[in-house]
Amino acid sequence: SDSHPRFFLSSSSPKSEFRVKRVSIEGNIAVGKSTFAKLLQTACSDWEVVAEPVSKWQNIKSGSSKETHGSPQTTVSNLLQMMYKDPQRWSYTFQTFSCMSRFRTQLQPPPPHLLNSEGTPVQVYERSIYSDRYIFALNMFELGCINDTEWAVYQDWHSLLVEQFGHQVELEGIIYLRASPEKCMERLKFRGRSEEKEVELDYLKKLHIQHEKWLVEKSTEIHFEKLKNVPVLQLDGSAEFLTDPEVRKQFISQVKSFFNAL
Ligand code: TTP
Repeated sequence: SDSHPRFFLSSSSPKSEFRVKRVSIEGNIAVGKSTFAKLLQTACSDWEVVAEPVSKWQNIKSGSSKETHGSPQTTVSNLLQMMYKDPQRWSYTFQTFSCMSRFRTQLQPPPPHLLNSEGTPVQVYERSIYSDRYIFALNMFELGCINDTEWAVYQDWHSLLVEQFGHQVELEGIIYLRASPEKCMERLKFRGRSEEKEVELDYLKKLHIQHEKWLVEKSTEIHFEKLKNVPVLQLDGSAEFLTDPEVRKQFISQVKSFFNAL
């Protein structure tokens, strides 16, 4: 019955839940992942977008035991800002929290309309627990902002979580929205997220290289067998897919065939 926990379901009697495919959109900061995700959301009712929880990283509430005038104090901290202001101090904490909040979001079961869909139901994620590790955390480690001990601890809990929850967060496909670091810088400035004011082109270049190594050259050392063989659809992120209806149409048809082939 439906009340059975998932781990009792054998793969020989798949529930409709297992029919829903999971695909993540990857790409550099400000390339336009969320804009692209929204576009997909409107293009087909069989596709559901799971947004990235950035706002949670900007608003972390912590209660304090200190009391002022008899009422407990609540502090709100912006971990994204803290990380950019002092990466040595805060990168590990940031990467821990951002990955945890993503696990929580992506472990939510798909909505009923997807489960009952006749077509190719797809859950589209903005980034994944894999880019958290193989793009950002790895980059911070290579920059020396995450030290050897922190990196060992990070990798240890990340692997444990993937092994425990792997079947619920595994990806069937990846869309790589690829653009030059210069293009991303232009969009980052245009968007003007205040925490990102000090982000330099050099940082975007480093992240670009991490994406290339993982998704194009396939030279990143990946610790999960299934992830190594996940198909990647590369799209030209420098194309004006927001404003140009021709580009939009072409992107959607490419995505459609990609999803159908998964
Ligand atoms: P992105 O995940 O790149 O989101 P975005 O809103 O920039 O994407 P787009 O414009 O393409 O829709 O990053 C959000 C911010 O969080 C950005 O400043 C980079 C930072 N970040 C990290 O520092 N480490 C991480 O692991 C992740 C996922 C984000």
